[in-house]
Amino acid sequence: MKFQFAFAVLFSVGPALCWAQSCETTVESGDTMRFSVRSITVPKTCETFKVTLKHTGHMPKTAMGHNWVLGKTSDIDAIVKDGQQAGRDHDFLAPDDSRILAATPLIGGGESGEATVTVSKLKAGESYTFVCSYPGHWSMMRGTLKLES
Ligand SMILES: [Cu+2]
Repeated sequence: MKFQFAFAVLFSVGPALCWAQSCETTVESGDTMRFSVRSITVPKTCETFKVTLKHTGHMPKTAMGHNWVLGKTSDIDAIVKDGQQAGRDHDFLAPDDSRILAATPLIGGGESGEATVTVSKLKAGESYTFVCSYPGHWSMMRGTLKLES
């Protein structure tokens, strides 16, 4: 009886621990200007944190392109503004913009892309924001990210 109880505890706690330690997440987007996730907390035990952006829609990236771009909340508007100037040839992100902490490629319907966040670059207590930098999308496609405190 005691043995069975121990097993039950192990199986109920095990998956919860795995989830807490997960160093990756998936964000979905479709043919509307919307991310499926509005906030992300990165475990401080991770060295890197992988974000997979999935475009579950059908529209091409020239009409409804999406990316996932991370910066400090205080930098994100400037990142987006410079990205518009860089234009479509650069996926709406200025090349070599050191304020960009991670970014996926711009993708269209049926595609997916990955971004890797270097966790040592994140500070506890700092506010980070992720957006889609495609023209007109960033006001709606926006969420927050923080390092686990
Ligand atoms: Cu978008």
